[in-house]
Amino acid sequence: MSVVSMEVKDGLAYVWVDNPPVNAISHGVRQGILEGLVEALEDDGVEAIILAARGRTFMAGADITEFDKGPQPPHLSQVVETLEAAGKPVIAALHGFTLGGGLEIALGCHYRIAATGTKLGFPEVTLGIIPGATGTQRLPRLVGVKAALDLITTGKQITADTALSLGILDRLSGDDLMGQAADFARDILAQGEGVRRLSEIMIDPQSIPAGLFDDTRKSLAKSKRGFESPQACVDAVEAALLPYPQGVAREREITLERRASPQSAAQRHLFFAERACGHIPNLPKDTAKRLIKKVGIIGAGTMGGGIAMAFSSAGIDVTLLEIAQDALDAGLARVGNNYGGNVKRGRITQAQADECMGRISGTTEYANLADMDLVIEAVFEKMEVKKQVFETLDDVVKPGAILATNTSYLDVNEIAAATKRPEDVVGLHFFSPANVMKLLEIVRGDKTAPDVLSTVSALAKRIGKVGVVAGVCFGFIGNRMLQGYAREAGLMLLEGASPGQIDQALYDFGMPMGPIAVTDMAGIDIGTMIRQALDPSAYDANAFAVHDRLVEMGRKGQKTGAGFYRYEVGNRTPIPDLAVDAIIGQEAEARGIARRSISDDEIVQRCIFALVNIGAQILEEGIAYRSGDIDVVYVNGYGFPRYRGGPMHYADHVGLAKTFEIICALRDQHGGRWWTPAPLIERLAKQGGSFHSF
Ligand code: 3H9
Repeated sequence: MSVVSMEVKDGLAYVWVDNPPVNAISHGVRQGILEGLVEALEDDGVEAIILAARGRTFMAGADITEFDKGPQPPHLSQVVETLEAAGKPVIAALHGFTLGGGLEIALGCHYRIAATGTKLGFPEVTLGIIPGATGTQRLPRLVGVKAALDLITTGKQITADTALSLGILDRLSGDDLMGQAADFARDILAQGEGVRRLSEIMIDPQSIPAGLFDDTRKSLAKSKRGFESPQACVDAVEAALLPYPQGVAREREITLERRASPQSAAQRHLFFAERACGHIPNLPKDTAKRLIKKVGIIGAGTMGGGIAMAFSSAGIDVTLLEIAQDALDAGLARVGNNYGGNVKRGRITQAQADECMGRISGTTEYANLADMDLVIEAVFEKMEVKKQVFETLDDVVKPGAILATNTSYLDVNEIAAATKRPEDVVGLHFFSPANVMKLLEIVRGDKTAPDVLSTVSALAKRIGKVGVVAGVCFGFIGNRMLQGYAREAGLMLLEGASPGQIDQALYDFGMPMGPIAVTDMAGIDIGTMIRQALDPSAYDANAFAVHDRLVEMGRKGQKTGAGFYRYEVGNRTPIPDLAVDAIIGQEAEARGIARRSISDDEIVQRCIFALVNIGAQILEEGIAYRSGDIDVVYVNGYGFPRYRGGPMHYADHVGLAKTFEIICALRDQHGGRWWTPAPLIERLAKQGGSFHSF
């Protein structure tokens, strides 16, 4: 079946794109549009041409699956130029999403009409590239440099109303997009307006606020630290001040460079990985789903409140349970304040905040959770407490409801066994703040029913999260790997690195915060409590010696004003503390560890390859289905730099042969207890393979 067709009706040619699911502009689409256009132009009976798309959306951009193959003519820019060069008026009729190359095609057309509800934008920057099929040259000519920079460097989507006010759209249509597109075409013909070409506009340099490009570069260097494509977008938009052919040539140069960059490979990898994790192996797409209309949440602390917000913001009714009325009141007040904060920052309107709060009710009685479709427990992280909650839920909640635990490392099978319906039990591990963080680890117990998995996986998408399925083990995917990362940071403290050096090295690698500062923020005592429940053989006591000393001294981190760093009242900026350096020195001496100078490269290598080695074990054990799932967890839950694609993609980028060599060298230096290379790495290294195939 051809992905583009052409029909002529009453003097108008309709070029239809039909390439489900999102009309990505594949080679066939590009070729088809050109052929349809030629046919329409050659037909003397055709006075104007309408370009439209079938299905749920206009065109969502270039076909990203083709990127690795290299550009294949006809190029997208050629299609855009040909549309613009047409001698008969071409009108783009937009609906659904008009993104990236889809918007570039629309800008090549002479006129644009869109159905209400259409979303438009240039998301290329999120893929490490630029709108390189003349988008960076046409948009500033149409809406001005400032507005274009804003759209292109952020990748944000705008509504049809905003697009109309910016001048991107000429008209909005009601329900009958195609009927109104035809009326629009006839108006254009009747008024003899003919063709309009954005490429013919020259931008007046006087219209650009002084210092706009440099200020934008500086601000992006902070807000998008480490990302190359936002800067490249500014360079390309700046080139729109040149005469059109030169601007386009510069855009092409930048496009080819970005497309071949490791950052773009990393960001494209994540685009597909984030979608792949919704496909659960051995779970047919048509697996039944349970209806989720009412959600109960146990525990109205920061986590429970954040989870409540995630559901209520998605239009789902929530009942929040706390045993004590004052704790419940405090929890509800916190949620109210958070919504209030969102209103103040202009993220939502007061009416939306009121609507969301209206969907959340509180209770102190378990009996009021009886008719919930899903109950999520977010209570204290102790097995006995969790089991008690699940026993109660088993007695109270209606049959068929899903019972979920928000545990971050406990055994979900053991929790499930506290009920008479383990098939209804699943782990839903949210990340704090749960109303903001995108990641949801979905922990499948041995007995979790397929329809429970399929329901919560779809639910994750409904509440705006990326749901990644993990198997049961201590810490699942994310926290199990984190143990290696934290261990190496702790060991390097004793071996000679300072907290500040470790944090700076990993910050420079791209992490939002170094591991020591994160520990101070989370509370050092949390880790101490978790280790107390573990067999000592499961962790390296040396790595946490300083942590335990600090906790004994009451230095539990930010919350006590001191931890690895000092903090001034009301300020979270970490201040290095000589007292901590002294403790580190004492602990190293007591353990016979000689202190030496440690390079920043060693810090990054040990912390990151510890993640990779455990990631490979997790993959081989089947705890994670795909290496991409691990990357999605680390980027969305732990702040691993998106432009590096996640730890497993990073290892692929370094090369698995090199990765194996590095881990072997670390084993030779530090022993095989933690540094025995995962068999999967060894195997792939020897076969010349990569994690990408997993
Ligand atoms: C570009 O245009 C470059 C140009 O400037 C030229 C430079 C020279 N290609 O997200 P969903 C697949 S770059 C290929 O779950 P939704 C997706 O993988 C492009 N495939 O649906 C998934 O497959 P599967 C700029 C694509 O309803 C299926 O479609 N454009 C593409 O939640 C459904 O996707 C973008 O970055 C694509 N472009 O969201 C927009 N897009 O079912 C990318 C989607 O096998 N797309 N697929 O997992 C999106 O943001 C969302 O897909 C959209 C729909 C909002 C449209």
